[in-house]
Amino acid sequence: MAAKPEWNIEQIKLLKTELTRFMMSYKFALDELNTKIDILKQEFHYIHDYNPIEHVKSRVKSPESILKKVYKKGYPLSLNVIKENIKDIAGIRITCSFISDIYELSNMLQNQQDLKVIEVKDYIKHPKPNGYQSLHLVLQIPIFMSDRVEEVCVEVQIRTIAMDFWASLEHKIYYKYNQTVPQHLVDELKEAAESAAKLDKKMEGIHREVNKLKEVTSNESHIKELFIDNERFDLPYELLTPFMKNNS
Ligand code: 0O2
Repeated sequence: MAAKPEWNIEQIKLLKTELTRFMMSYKFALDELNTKIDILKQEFHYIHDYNPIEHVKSRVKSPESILKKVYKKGYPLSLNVIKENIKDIAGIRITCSFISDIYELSNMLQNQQDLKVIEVKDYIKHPKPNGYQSLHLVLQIPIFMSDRVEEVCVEVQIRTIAMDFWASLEHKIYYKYNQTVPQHLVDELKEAAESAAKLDKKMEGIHREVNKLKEVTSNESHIKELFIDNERFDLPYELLTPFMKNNS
């Protein structure tokens, strides 16, 4: 039988604290970024009466998945090496209605002063050979801890509903066949990705046309009377919309 390692209780305590802090920093980074995304979503809703974000999902990679990736990439087992090299421990997936929303949201995030853009991968302009489409950003965010500031990376994947539908089915098929997918399914998936991209373009066109129509109708004066101390003010309806939403 192999000799048991001599474990010092202080070392174990230290390792436990380090590991907890390590994983916590990713959770905090997600909390911060989720708040930023929620603010953008609400601001858009109130100012433009439009919501570019359909759905937001976030997760911290499980320790098991982190270990698998470390093993696959051949990295040594060190928290510093993991932090430096694995940029998707914290991940956020945002689904938008239209491709233009993806780029608008991406610009808004990239322009936030406390966020540093580490990497941008545009699989919409350059889809993967299997048809995968999404915009990937790796953003670094400062996390203010009790005794230090940690710079933490978060991978943000932004895609349309159609791209998300495709990616989740492809992911399921990939795992079902244990990564050796029959060729006819690979071909059909590629075709489906092309159809999804066509649908996205079509929906974007319709959306643009409806927006133009909206502009025309909103220019046809919508005036709301506002009385303050018996004095009448004629205000554009849009000016009152954010407050009306709150009070309705
Ligand atoms: P999970 O479980 O989603 O987290 P790297 O991350 O550096 O090892 P790569 O390929 O350079 O590898 O990163 P990339 O291209 O930014 O892709 C990382 C993530 O994008 C993947 O995470 C998937 O979530 C998603 N993705 C990339 N390509 C595909 C694809 O072909 N199909 C699907 N369904 N998703 C894809 P993980 O770590 O694979 O898994």
